[in-house]
Amino acid sequence: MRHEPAGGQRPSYFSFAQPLAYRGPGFTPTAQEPFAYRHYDKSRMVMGKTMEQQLRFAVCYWHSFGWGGTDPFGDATFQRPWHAAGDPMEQAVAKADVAFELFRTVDAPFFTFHDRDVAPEGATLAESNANLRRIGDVFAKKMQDTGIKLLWGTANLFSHRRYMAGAATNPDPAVFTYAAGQVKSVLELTHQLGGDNYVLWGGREGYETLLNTDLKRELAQLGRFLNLVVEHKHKIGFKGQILIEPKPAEPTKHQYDYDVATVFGFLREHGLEREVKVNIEQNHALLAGHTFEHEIALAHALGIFGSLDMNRGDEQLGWDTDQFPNSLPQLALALYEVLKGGGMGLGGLNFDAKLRRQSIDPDDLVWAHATAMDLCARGLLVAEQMLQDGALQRHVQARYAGWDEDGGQAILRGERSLEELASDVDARGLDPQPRSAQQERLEHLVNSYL
Ligand code: XLS
Ligand code: NI
Ligand code: NI
Repeated sequence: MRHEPAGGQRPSYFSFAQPLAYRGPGFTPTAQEPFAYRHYDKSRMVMGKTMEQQLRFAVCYWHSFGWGGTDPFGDATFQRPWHAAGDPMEQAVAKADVAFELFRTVDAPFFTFHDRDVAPEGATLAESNANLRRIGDVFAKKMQDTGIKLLWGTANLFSHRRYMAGAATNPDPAVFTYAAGQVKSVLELTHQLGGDNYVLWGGREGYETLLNTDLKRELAQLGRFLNLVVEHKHKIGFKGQILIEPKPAEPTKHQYDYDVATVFGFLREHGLEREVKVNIEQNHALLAGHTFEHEIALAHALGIFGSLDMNRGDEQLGWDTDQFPNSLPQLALALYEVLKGGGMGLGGLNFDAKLRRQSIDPDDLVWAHATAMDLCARGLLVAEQMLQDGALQRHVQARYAGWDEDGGQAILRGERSLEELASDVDARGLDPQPRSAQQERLEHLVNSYL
C-alpha cells in the first residue's frame, strides 16, 4: 500500500504514514500501524530540554540514498530508481524528494551530506560546484517547507581517483589545491543552508606504506589545510563548528586522525584546539580499540566534544560495518557521557549507518532509522535516570575525595616539590591502604537502570 502525499504528483516511496507517531511504551503493532515510537516522545522534557533538542537526530545521505548495496564481492542490490540511467541532475532531484520523504516519515529534525552524495561530479570543479549549488537551492526550498535542518555538510575527498594518494596530504600540491576548491564550495553551501557544523573526515589522509611516504610533510600539509578551512570559516562568518572525524584506518592502512587523543595533539600542534572539535563515531572508536563512551568522555574532558556518528560495529568483523545501533546498554553508557559532559550542544546524533545489503525494500530504511531513534530515546531516559539517581557520580566523587582536601589541592596547584613530597612520607608516617574500586557492584547498578 502506497500513501499519496498531500497534493503530491509523485507516489510516496515508503508505505508508512508521515510522520510516525509516538504512542508510548504500551503500543502494540497492528497491520495498519506496524510501528509507532514507544520512547521517542520528542516534546518530553529530559534534563531541561525536550528529547528532540537533546538528541538532535540526523539522517545521512550517503548510506541511505547514495550507496547501492555493493560490497567488495558484490554489485548493487538496492536498485533505487535514482540509481538507474537518466539525466544525473534529474536523478539527484528525485533522490532529494525521497530523502526528504524519509526525514519527514521518521520525524528526524536534521540531515547530513557530502557534496558527491547529493549532486553529480561534473567535467570540471566549476561544473561540479554548480551542480551542488543547484541541489543546494532544491534543499533550501525543501528545508523551508518542512522545517528540517542541516546538521552538517562535508566534502567527499576520497572517492575520485585524483584523491587516491590523499587530499591535503597528497604528494602533489595540485591535488591539495583542488581539495581546497571543493571544501570552499561545500563550506559556503553549509553556511548558506544554516548548517550547525562542517565535518572533515580524512579517509585518504594517511598512508598505505611508509616506503613511499614522507609522514612529516604530510602532517604539516594537513595542518595547513585545516588552518585554511578555519580562516575561511571566519571570513564568511560561519558560526557553526568545524569538526574532525577520527578513524584509525580504512580505507588507508593508517589514518592520521586516529582517535580523539591523536586529533587533540594534532590540533594543539597547529594552534587549533579552540577552533576545531571532533565528530565521534561508534564504529571508529571500536576500530581504534576504544569504547564509544571512552571517546565521548575524553572529548568532553579535553573540551573538544562536537557531535556523534551513531552506528555500531560487529564483534566478528574487524571493519567499519556501520550497522544501525541496537544495543541499549551501549547507547545508555554513551548518552550518559554526553549528558554528564553537558549535552550535545550544536552536535547531534547522525545515523552514519547503512542497511545490510539484503534489506532491499524501501521500508527497510524506515525501520532502520525509526527503531534506532526509539532505542536512542530509551537510552537517553536510562542515562537521565543514572544521572538523577546520582549513585554512580557519588561513588566517583568519594573515590577522589582526598584530592579535594588541602593536601591534594596544594599538590595540584604546584605548591609541593618532589623533595617535599618525599619527606612528607616519613613526616606523616604515610602508609596508604588500597580500597576496592567495586567494578562489579557498579556494573550491577547500571543494569538495574536498564
Ligand atoms: C567513514 C566516515 C564517513 C564520515 C563522513 O567511515 O564515517 O561516513 O562520517 O565523511
Ligand atoms: Ni562517520
Ligand atoms: Ni565510518
